[in-house]
Amino acid sequence: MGLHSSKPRRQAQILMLGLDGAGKTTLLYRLKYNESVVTVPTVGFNVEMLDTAKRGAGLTVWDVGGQRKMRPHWQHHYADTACLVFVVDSWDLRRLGETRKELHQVLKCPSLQRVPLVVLANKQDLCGALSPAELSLKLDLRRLCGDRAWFVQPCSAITGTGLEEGFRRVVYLLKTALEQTEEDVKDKFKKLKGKGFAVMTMKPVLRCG
Ligand code: G3D
Ligand code: MG
Repeated sequence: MGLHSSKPRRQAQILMLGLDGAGKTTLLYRLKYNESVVTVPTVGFNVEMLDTAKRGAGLTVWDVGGQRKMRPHWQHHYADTACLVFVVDSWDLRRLGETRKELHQVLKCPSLQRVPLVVLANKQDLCGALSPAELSLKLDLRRLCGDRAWFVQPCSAITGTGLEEGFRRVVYLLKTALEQTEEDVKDKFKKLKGKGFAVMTMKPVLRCG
C-alpha cells in the first residue's frame, strides 16, 4: 500500500475545506489513527490517503488550512477534485454566516460545478450542536446546490461517530471516480510545493469503508 507500490493505484481527490477550527485536521487524523490528536492551525495543507472498499482504489484527502488568509489559496486545489467535503462546526452558531458565505463562494467556482458535496456537520458531541436538517436550512443548501449531488453527514471528530459513514457517502457520490493514479497525485503535490505551499504531511493511511 502507499505511494511506492509497483502497480499504479487509482486515486480520487477529495478536497476538504471549511473555516479554521471546524475540525478538519482532527477529523482526518481520527480517521487515520482512530484517536484524538492535538492540532495546530493548519498553515498550508495536510494530505492523506485512505483505502476504500474498492480494490486497488483509494481516496487522497487534501485538508487545506481554513484561516481567512488561507482561503484565497483554496482555488489552487480545485483542479481534479472528485468530491468536495466541507466541514462545519455545527455548534458555533456565531460563525454560521461566515461559513455560508465561504461555502457559497466555493460552490460558485466553475471548476467545481459538477462536483458532489458532502457537508460534515461536525462537533455533534457538543450540547446545542445543530442537526443536519437545521444546518441544511441555515446554509441554504437546497437552493445553493441545485442539481448538484449533496449530503449532510452528522459526525464528531472527537468521538469518531459518523466519520466512516461520511466517507462512505463520498465514495458513493463520486462521479469522476478513481481516474487518477498515485503518480498524478505526486505530480500535483510537487506543483503545489513548487508554488510555495507548505505541506505538513503526506503518508499512506488506513482503511475506510
Ligand atoms: P481545523 O483543522 O478545521 O482548523 P482542528 O480544526 O482540527 O484544528 O480543530 C479545532 C478545534 O476543534 C480543536 O480544539 C479540536 O480538538 C476541536 N474539535 C475538532 N473536532 C471536534 C469535535 O467533533 N468535537 C469537539 N468537541 N471538538 C472538536 P482546540 O481546543 O485544540 O482548539
Ligand atoms: Mg487544520
